Amino acid sequence: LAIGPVGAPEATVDGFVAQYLRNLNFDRGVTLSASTANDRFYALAYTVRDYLVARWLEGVRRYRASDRKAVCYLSAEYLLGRQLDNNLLASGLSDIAAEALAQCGVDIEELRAQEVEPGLGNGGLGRLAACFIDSLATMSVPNVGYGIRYEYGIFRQTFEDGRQVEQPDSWLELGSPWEFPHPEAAQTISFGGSTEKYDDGGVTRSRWVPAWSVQAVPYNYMVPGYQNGRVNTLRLWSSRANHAFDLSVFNAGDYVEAVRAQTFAENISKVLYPEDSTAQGKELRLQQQYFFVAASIRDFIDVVLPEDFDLTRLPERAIFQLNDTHPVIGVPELMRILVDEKKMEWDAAWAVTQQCFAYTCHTLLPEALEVWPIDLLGRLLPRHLEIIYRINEEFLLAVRERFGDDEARIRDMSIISPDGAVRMAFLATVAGSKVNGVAELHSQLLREKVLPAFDEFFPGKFTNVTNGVTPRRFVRLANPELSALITEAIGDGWLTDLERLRELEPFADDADFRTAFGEMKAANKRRLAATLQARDGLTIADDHMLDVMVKRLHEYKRQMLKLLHIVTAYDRIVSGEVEASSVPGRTFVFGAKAAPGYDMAKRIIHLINAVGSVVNDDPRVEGRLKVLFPPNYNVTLAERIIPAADLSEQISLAGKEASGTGNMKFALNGALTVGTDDGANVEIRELVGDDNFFLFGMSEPEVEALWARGYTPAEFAEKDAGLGRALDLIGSGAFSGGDASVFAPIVSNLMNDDRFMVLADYTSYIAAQDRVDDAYTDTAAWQRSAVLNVARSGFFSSDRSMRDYIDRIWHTEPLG
Ligand code: 26Y
Repeated sequence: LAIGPVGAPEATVDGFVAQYLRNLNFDRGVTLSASTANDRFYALAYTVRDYLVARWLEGVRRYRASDRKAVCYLSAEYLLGRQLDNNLLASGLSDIAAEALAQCGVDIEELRAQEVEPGLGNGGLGRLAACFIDSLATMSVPNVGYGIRYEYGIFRQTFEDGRQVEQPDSWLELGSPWEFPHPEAAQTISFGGSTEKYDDGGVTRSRWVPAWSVQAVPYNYMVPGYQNGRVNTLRLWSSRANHAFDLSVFNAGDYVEAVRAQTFAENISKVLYPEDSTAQGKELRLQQQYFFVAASIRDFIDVVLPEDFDLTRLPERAIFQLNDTHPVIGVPELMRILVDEKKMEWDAAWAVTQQCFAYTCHTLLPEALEVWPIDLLGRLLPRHLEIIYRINEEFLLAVRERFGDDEARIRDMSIISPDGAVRMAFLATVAGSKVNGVAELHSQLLREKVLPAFDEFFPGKFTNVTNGVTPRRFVRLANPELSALITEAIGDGWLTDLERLRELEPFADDADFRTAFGEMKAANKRRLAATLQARDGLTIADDHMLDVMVKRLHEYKRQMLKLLHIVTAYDRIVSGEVEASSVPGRTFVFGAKAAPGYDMAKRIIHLINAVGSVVNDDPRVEGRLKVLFPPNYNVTLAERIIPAADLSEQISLAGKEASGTGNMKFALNGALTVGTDDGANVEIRELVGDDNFFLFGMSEPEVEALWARGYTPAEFAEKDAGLGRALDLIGSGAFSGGDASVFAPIVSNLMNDDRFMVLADYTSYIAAQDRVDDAYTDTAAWQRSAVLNVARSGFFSSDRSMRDYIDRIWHTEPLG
């Protein structure tokens, strides 16, 4: 009897058709003629799955039989995007599937449109995690991605009268064909209660006596490498009530009320928090964090590793990479397991823990750094709080040994802040073997400005790994025309060795290649136009430059600066300063969600829509300027927008954007960047060259110097007449039917506060945009720059990021 994996179906059109029809019949219980589009989509997804499963199971078996170290990526967010095309591409089945479905008379496009993307992340950090696990699988590096299976992902955005309205994202309404639930393998995750000391054969030990618990049910997802036969695992946890749920804890005596209280357990994985820049200290969020991290660590130790594994050797087998501070509660959890459960000595356990964790920081904004009030932490995880106190005590002792009783330093470095909260970034830094920022500038600022005392105390701990993006999804799948062009020019192999794009450089001077490149952009614009027409009834003029700013709405990213440029361009026309007919046609595309509680961000969304309505409908503009703001920007829409873009807007205040990853996707798709010297823009500009990048604005040191001198934004509005007029237009109600009160708060915030120095960078930004207009009129020169952007951006593959993590942090090896 075969006990290994059953072989995959035959990789032929006939084999695919047979498996497809079997799945329709046996898994969906329908015939082809009676099937719905959802049935047909499911059967297709199941068929692709069937080809991948054998490799997956074989890979798991081989990993278990090896003694390799695995990367356990701990992330509260994975912004995966649709899976169908990615899995077809990875398994090399795209053509076979297309042919097979055609033979069945099934429209594959219709099925593609059925798939709902799992939006289990907010933005950059979640999408980065998805790119990283794609690269690890492609590089055959053993990896388990651990996270949360939120029942509701990032909200669906709609506009009502130009204002953002949030709708729940019920992505699981029709189920998900890609997941493998394992309720039988649920873990018990405990909370609350108290700690006690007890006598353990003459040794006094501590233990946790929790008050309540929930079940963590694993859902497995396949993460296929690109045509290499490797399939890794993404394991997302879903919360369930316990069988033995202690009803009395919640409601003594009232049975019905108590049973109702079981839904409390299901709440933990119910919804993704939509804030991505302000930590609010919400208890449910801490529950989510502990829930998934505790389940993941236990899973790796109890399920992945062999039974009775000697945990002093855990660092040889596992590195837990902390994707920001969200999973940092895993540090005291591992200590608790080692010391309380496995009865290891504290020092030995600490040595293991320090080697097993590494921490990636994704921000420089102080308000995004997580801190947990000790009373909340002590109530939810009392033993963990004790362990954190002890870690802090020993750490501060070491600081005193080194620097003497420098109380100011001690206060500054204490994991417990003076106002009684646990500073999670400090805990991660003390516990982690390495700490990394996500772009050169960010890592430098992290060491110099955010954690300088730690950098001094832990020489060699800080490092940089510049972010990257997967070329499989963001070039090959999103831009098949460009991919074909590249392969035609330099052959294949570049998709897994992206530096080879360098070989494209000579083609920048090849007029035929540039023409083909221009046709590719035009085709992508038409494809985007068709998508936006069908989705939102929007139109794009064929001859317009496409100027794109897509990212979360945040003041530091400065969508307001983009808007001031648009208002200025509009004002120049309506004031008669320029002839409409002489203005190069531009379509401005925005995509942005605002955190539901972030009032200023929502007001800016309203203003973008309001400016769009006025500009788009004003006959004096003669259609030269258009503003489009399709709602609900997500991965699926990004895949359409980015390949069509001519100009990429990366205009954050220098020193605020940790890296950015959209910037990389645009450059790789041949858009030119207008950007500040911030995050990974710095590295993009260095690589593509000054001539192929529109730099503007203050540098980070200049920003610091201006703050030090004293920043008075109103002075800048006085100095630049164009800026003054743009602000007046907005503040006077020109975009709100004469009602000045609607957008006055935005203007007064800019004039009086302007934390992100929008006004200070305005003049320089407008000058850069004038250079853009000029440059765009020379089509050959523009396309030359665009080709050079593609050719010189190979560095930004997430495969390279993974190699850097491996060399600098993980020291793992691929499983051959
Ligand atoms: C604590 C909670 C409020 C929170 C939740 C989500 C805090 C932050 C986040 C997400 C942050 C994020 O997406 N950061 C982005 O990470 C990208 C990947 O490293 C960077 O490219 C980008 O600059 C950074 O803003």
